[in-house]
Amino acid sequence: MSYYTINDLEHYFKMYKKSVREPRKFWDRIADENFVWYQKWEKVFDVDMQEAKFKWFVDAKVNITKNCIDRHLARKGEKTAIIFEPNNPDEEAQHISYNELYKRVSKMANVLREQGVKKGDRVCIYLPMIPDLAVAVLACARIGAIHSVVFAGFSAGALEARVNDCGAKMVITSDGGYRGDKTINLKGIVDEAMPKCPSIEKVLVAKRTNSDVPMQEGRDFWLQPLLDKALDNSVAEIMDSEDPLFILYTSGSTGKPKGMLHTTGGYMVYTAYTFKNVFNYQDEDIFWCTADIGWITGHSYILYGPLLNGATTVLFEGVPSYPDFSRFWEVIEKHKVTQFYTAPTAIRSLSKESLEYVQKFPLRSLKVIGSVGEPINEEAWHWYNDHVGGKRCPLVDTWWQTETGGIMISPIPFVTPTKPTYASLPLPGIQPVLMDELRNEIEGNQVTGSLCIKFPWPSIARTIWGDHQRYKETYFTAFPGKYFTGDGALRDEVGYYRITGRVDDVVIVSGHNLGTAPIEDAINEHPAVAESAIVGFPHDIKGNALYGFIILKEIGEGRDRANVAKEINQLISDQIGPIAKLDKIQFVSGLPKTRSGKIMRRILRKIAEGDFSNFGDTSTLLNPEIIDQIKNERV
Ligand code: 6R9
Repeated sequence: MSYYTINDLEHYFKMYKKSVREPRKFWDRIADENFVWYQKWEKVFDVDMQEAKFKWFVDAKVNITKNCIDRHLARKGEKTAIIFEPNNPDEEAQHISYNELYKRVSKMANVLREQGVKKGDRVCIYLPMIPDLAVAVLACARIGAIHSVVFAGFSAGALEARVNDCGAKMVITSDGGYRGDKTINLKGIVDEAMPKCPSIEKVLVAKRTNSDVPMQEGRDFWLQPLLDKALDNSVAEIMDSEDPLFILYTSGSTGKPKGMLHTTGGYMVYTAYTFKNVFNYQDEDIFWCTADIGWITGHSYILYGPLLNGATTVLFEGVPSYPDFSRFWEVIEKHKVTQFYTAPTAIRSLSKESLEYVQKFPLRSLKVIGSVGEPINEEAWHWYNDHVGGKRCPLVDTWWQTETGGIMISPIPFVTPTKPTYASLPLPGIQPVLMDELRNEIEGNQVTGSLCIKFPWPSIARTIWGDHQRYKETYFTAFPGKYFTGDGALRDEVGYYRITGRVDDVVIVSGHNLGTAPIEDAINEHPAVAESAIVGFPHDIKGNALYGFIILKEIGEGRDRANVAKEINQLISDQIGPIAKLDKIQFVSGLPKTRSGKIMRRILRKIAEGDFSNFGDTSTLLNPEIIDQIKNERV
């Protein structure tokens, strides 16, 4: 019986049980049979949920790029590892074979070494979605440098904060980047940040837009001439299983971003295993994840997961709306994509456009479609399932986090029956529990609670860079002995999980715990509503009351906003109860959103409270200008 590949539901249950009863044996087999190690482990794991200390594959020696690249060369050297699809559809796509990837990563690794980067040094990568980004990430891993990718849409301030937090020695960037019809002056942003980044010694600059950028003598170097001179083979650094692989920043509920640290062996084993099963990956498949490599989804499922399995992965530079709303579907058709993995926010925005954009393309190559990043609402689920998956591709709603490293709860396609809006069952090795306010585990079915994980898994983040105390407090103190996800969930009659949203989005009104998500769902059913966000604000009598920020579509002739507001409250009253009616309704033209599509509620909470003093870190927002607008029109 295979441990690595799950074939049917019975096999899943068997593996799941084994992973809970004998986790050492389970992970030992998977790690032993599917990877190349310089030296095997003394112990499968050594963990302490109280102190938040985790070691996996203790004392093993490994290099993840040996597993991503070198070991495929003998049999799959000429196979395409990466398909680069440029922003502009008229620019030719590039097919980078495993042989070529080996050479490019080796050259980059040699350049980094020559420029003084050593094992354990931090390298900040601030690049658009071009092959150099993938190559730079892998080159760091090859030489044991810790990569910290900063999404290339972040501002100079955000870049500076991230560089300084981890004390990076080098930045790798480009002259510029393309996104839709925009050109982004990345080097200019780096130049703005650098004077306040004392740890940076060198800036390597790749060419993408060929724009004229100033180069600072002694600090800035064009990458290409260095690569041209470098040897195209390289020796991989021998890493301990627990040596850091990367830092990736994620926003916390308080201002300062958290540098989540992932290490080598456990992350490798878990991302490979989950990629294989959650996407039913088969040898000739073409996998496309539309995330940016600047997010964990891109790290684990554009790069590491696919390459560890010797897959072909698509690297897409563009956006779903350029040159028009059929770009995603056109790219699927063009490269005969078999697995497509995107976010609900993209699905929702595309589903608002004419159906013709998607119906023009048969999309017969698709086998599996996936969703990640936030709860997928019923309407979006069906649109995606019907019009993209053609009702024949299983839709995997994958729940996980930057902190978890890999997918935690998800259907396994052709194994787990899907159910709209449900992430369904935990993957083997993952033990979710629901907790009540009194910190008791809630047993049984048809229940909701705070989602925790009660046993460690190989790719759990090891710490927050430089602040283990904050790591412990954020994730391991609310429910002692358990990892607290920050999300709420429901477990249905058969044990399927549905993630209901962040638990910090619960407002207590007159002693009733009201989740904001179901209220928003009710509001969104109003035909004039495009989107809404609810937060609580202090109220003399109720303790808290509800404030709704609502975006309207066209509201139609002869109707006014006051009427719409009344109808909205009626809808809430009918669907949830009068207790959930909104005290204040503000119609807005946009909501503050992070680039991964998450509404930044803490800002709305502050506005609702009338506290404009300090909005904390807003550098991850896509549309920071909306804050002033909402603030000025507060009701
Ligand atoms: C991978 C990623 C993590 C938070 C997580 C949750 C939300 C992610 C979800 C989902 C419902 C899903 N989330 N996937 N909620 N269903 N399938 O997105 O990582 O950026 O760290 O966000 O995203 O709230 O806690 P990250």
